[in-house]
Amino acid sequence: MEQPGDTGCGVSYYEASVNDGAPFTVSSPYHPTWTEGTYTFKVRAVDGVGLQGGWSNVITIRIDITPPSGSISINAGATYATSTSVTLALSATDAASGVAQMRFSNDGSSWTNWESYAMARSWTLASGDGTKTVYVQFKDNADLISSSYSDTIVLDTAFPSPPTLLSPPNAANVSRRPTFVWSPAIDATSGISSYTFQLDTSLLFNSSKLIIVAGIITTYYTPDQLLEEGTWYWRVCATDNAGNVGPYSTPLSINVSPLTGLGGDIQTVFAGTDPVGFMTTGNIYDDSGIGFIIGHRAPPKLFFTKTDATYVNPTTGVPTWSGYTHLVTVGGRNANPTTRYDERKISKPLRDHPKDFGNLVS
Ligand SMILES: [Ca+2]
Ligand SMILES: [Ca+2]
Repeated sequence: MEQPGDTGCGVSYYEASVNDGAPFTVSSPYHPTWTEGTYTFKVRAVDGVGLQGGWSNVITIRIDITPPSGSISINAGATYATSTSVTLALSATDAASGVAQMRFSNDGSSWTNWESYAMARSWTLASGDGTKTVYVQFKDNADLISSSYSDTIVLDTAFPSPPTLLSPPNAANVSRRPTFVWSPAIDATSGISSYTFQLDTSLLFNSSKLIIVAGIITTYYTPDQLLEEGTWYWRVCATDNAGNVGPYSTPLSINVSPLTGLGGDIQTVFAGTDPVGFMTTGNIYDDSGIGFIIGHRAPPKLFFTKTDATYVNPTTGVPTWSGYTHLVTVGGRNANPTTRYDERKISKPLRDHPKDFGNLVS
């Protein structure tokens, strides 16, 4: 077997094989023009009479002419961040040589040192509320550097202002289902998302009566339930679109007394025999100004609407009145008369139980 350097017939030429393909004649040095990919290369000598030497060692050559491509996402693509501490999600690919390293910047010009590529990294945004951009570059194992990829997020670290409570005014006498109104809160960076309303009989807002309603997107709220009579306190705070919760407004008080102007008394006109009639004395009025209900409690309960609230003689549609205990009630009709009544203030028993005067009738 003739070898390169053979002094017999001498080396005539060399043959090479790429990727174990058909041998071809090469000269040394050999300058192939290869596209991106992975190649094996080996060479052998051929002497003057055509005898081939053995193949050389095989070398592997990876050609990489393409920088990596990738992407970056701040806080999983969230619109807002409430802290400069964020988490970056990185993704990069490089077909030929693989992604090796990455580096970061808050301004696109001043970069961190190169570090090993990873799919996540904690990061600190530049301080100051507003839109922030984070840039990343990737480098492959051929030292090719990608272009800059970036993502933006709005940094909002400031909580909203407290709303100003508008209505009912402080210490107002209100019906059992008042509507609370406040002015919009202000948030410069991300804007207001919603309000949280609190209502309690304690100024500390920690009693068992505490009502908390979150997620209110209007600047008013009407409780679902009728409030117990007495003094209540209410306050509102705002949450911005980034999730920052602002302080509560200074509380205001209300006095739940649905018939604040109710005066007079109930006078029984006919209590002994059917039909029963009754009337009130004094000037009776409701703070809603809508009207009055005059009725009686017995099975069944009936109501009679009367706007002058002076006298009613319910002779129509009344079942047998005898045999029951009747409590006559004069009350105001609240702002939603089709669904609810504030149905107490003055009550007076007829017939059997005069000692029940003043009890709740509803
Ligand atoms: Ca590459
Ligand atoms: Ca804010």
